[in-house]
Amino acid sequence: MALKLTDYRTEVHNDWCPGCGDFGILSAVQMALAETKLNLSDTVVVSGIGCSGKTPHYVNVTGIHTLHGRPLPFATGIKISNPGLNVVVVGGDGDGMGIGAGHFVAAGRRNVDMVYIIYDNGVYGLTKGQASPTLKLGTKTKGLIFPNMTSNINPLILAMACGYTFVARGYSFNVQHLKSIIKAAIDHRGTAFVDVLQPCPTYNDINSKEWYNGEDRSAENNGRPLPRVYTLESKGYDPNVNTDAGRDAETVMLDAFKYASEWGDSIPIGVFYRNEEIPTYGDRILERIPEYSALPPAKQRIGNGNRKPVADIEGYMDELSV
Ligand SMILES: Cc1ncc(C[n+]2csc(CCOP(=O)(O)OP(=O)(O)O)c2C)c(N)n1
Ligand code: SF4
Ligand SMILES: [Mg+2]
Repeated sequence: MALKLTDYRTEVHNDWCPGCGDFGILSAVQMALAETKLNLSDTVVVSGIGCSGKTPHYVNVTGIHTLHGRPLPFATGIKISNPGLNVVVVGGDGDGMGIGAGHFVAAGRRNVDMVYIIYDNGVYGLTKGQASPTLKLGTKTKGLIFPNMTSNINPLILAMACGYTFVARGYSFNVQHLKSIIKAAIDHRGTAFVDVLQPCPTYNDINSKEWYNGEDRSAENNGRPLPRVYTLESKGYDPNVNTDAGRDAETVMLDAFKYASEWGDSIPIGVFYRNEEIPTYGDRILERIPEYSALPPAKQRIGNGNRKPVADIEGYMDELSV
């Protein structure tokens, strides 16, 4: 039976604040899963802790709400042990760029075939608005007593430097565009990273929906909003690495860095970098273990039916004894 968009929704009560950008991201994820026709039982959404971390409760697939900063290691284990699953990882900017930053770097180097979406609101929403690693130095949101004392990370540039093979940015109030980015991320072979600009009206009054939409600049535009967010597609930008056609990784990355550095009056969204010339972690395992695709760890027998492990653990222990 063909799945509908409503099949990807749950009845769980949603307690995000009214006007939160998280709603747009949730809709885009559900729409992308539905349009990609991902099977409910073969799809897993893994989250960290934060307002963003509640997402798996609202998507009707297998959901795992893990620890703060740890969704990537959980997801890596899930995908490697059961490569037939579709894995989508979600978490906050604090989760991924703060406490989970080491895992963010390691995931880029591995290139496991999965999607990672960061909800980028510049604050620690769940814990009442402290500055997150993406908030600009000197910014004073209404949730802070003093302006932010720490410089920010640019998640897109960090992702490219770490080896992510698909790097994109979306905006939570352009749901159709975000949906198309998430679909492209699902289709990508390798780790696809999507940073989503997500207004938090409760704690971040600086990077608000009105600010992204340029409503504060209407005086400069005959009374109409002058949006800060624009799409890379509208510039004819090509994010694809194609070494045979003379667009090697370094060439594309230099173009991507230029756009990814833009902020303030104009903020690009879209796919910045896509490289399918790098083997996935699964490809690398397969090279070493030929039976991996037919018999990945999740499909292997661990017991003999008599509650005894198949592996000869006592034999291993004997080998290790000194
Ligand atoms: C190990 C650990 N440290 C700290 C916390 C407290 N904590 C919970 S959520 C959070 C930050 C949430 O911010 P972010 O990841 O940006 O998610 P958001 O709420 O903004 O979506 C913190 C510090 C925790 N739960 N676990
Ligand atoms: S605190 Fe901010 S990020 Fe969290 S639900 Fe409310 S508006 Fe959204
Ligand atoms: Mg946050």
